[in-house]
Amino acid sequence: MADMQTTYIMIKPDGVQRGLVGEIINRFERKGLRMVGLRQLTPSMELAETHYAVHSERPFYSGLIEFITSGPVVAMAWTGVDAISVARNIIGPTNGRDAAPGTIRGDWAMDIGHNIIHGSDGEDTASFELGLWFPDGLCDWVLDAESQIYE
Ligand code: IDP
Ligand code: MG
Repeated sequence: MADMQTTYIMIKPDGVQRGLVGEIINRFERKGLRMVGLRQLTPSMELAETHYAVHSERPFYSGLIEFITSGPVVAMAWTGVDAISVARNIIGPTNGRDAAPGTIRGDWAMDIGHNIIHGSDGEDTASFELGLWFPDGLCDWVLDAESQIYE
């Protein structure tokens, strides 16, 4: 399919601690996205710093690195047509207090620093992040339901 993209999605330590892993996975699955990667790990400092390198000059950076390395995250890869923007819409804006109900952050987040989940913001970022968190590659499979999901 022409506009197929794969995006990097990560449930942050607050989302894992609050027991939201299953409900979050369900939101992407029921939308019609195809899971092609899943792993749970506590990120090393090096991994976290590489992932968030773009924010290294921001005042919140050290707190962000401390938070993201504080416990396990759930790293995921999801594929679909325009998956990057579709996933960002499911997630909602960065500050949970501004996020609409029905989005992940709108339903569960109250703070910009503890906002449950990460999603890639563009194609270059997605391929960088997928390579970083899934160095062994992704799972290539056929979701039969895509014949019903897409026209
Ligand atoms: P995004 O996750 O919606 O793409 P970004 O602007 O890329 O948001 O910021 C990356 C992450 O850095 C956010 O998800 C949030 O965890 C954290 N962050 C961003 N801005 C702030 C802030 O002003 N204070 C604390 N943490 C922040
Ligand atoms: Mg971002």
